[in-house]
Amino acid sequence: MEILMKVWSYFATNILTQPAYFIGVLVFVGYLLLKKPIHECIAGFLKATIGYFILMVGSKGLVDNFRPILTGLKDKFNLDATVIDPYFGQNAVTEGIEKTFGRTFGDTMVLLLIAFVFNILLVRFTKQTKLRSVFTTGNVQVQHAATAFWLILFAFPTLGRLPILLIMGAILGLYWAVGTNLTVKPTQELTEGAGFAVAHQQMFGIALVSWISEKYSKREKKNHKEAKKVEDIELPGFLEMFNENMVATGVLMFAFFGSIMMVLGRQYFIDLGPANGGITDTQSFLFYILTRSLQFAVYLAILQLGVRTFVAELTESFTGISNTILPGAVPGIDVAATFAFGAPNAVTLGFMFGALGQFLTIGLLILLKSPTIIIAGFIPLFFDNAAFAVYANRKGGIKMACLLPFLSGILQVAGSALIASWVGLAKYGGYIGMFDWVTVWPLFTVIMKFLGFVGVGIIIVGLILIPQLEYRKDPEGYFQITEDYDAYAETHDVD
Ligand code: ASC
Repeated sequence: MEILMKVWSYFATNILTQPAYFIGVLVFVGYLLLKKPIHECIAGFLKATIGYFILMVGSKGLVDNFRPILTGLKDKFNLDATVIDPYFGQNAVTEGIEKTFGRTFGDTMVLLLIAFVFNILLVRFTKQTKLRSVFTTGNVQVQHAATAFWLILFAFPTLGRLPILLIMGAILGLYWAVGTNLTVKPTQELTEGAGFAVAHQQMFGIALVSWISEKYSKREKKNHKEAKKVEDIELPGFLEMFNENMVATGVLMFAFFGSIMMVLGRQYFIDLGPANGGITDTQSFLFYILTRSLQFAVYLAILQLGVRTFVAELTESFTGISNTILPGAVPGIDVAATFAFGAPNAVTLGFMFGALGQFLTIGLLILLKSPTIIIAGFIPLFFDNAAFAVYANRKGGIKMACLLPFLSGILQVAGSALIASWVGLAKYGGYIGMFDWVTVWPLFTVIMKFLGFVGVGIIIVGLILIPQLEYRKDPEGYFQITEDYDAYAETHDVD
């Protein structure tokens, strides 16, 4: 038993929670199952892993470059505020768990084992469960485990170690399987059958955004109108330059981050010093702002290159797995992968409108003298809202691509303020803040807190029912969409 646990722990630490290697291993195994020669399996492993690392350079670059500018507002104005960001959320849990509940959580690896095996089993029995996707984004799984642990302890403060592990394993495993599964249809349609789903922090959000946008587009069609897409917009005169994605992103980010950096002031960045990403007192502030802002377009381009490098390998190799061990399944991967599909300007628009929603709501919290003030975090602002715009634009065009991220921004701030204050995380300075964790998980928490174990049962049954309802809507197309996308597209209205 001990040896098995050691093997698992090695696997979980080095592969499962390191998505670059996990995706690489999936590609390797997939090619082995397709009976490819070993050198092709190794080449596939390397290409997928390198591609994923490139994606991470892009997404980490974005986060590291822009997070300090946003959180700088907290230091500048000496605010006692809660930052909404998954890493701040994870730190807050680690710091507060002992003081609040008198416990520590050393069981992350065991929990991941239970939830992950459960996710795979649910997909293995896809005929019964109708679940088609496995959650592979391990860095995010750890953040989910931490936040879910806090929320469940809040509902059941006296529960022992084993029941907590079992409840969390069941709910998290189901949430991963059902959440990724909800993104299968919109993601296959967005990527025209690239063969992956999303495994991240806004899976219910993506399903909701896609559903609303589709309804909107159908209504427009009925009225003989066409929802205008971001890529259809041809700006006149000098505005033409905005049609080019890098130019548009550069100008908008210069305005956006430039304003925030002006508020922080030159001295703030001198005090920070070059070692911490600031400047020396002889450096030009203007060029510093320009460089930081233009980095947005740089990292976005890197991120997209990474996605293009690994997605083709993953799609091809995964047929080895979906023909054998997990029939009809697709892998759930990082939401950043979707940014390489759809209209590039949608990514920028989603970010900007999400920011508008967040900043307005933060202003409202300050005006209303809310006991919890929120500081915008870059990860919810960008990865949730940019993705929503990409999906919304695909069906509902530019109007939905602006409106839905804006509403999401409001929910991210208001939802985080409410749940983080209620469960007592706010005072430790952070909350995860991502869409599903300000909507679906607070709902779970309310149900568990007030209905106890009956509530746990309701959540589990509710989650199990979701894919069944999805299946009923389109029994013919439901599995076809992953097994043979071209045939699906011929018989369905995918636009
Ligand atoms: C998250 C998280 C990250 C980023 C990354 C986006 O939620 O924890 O590190 O988003 O996954 O590519």
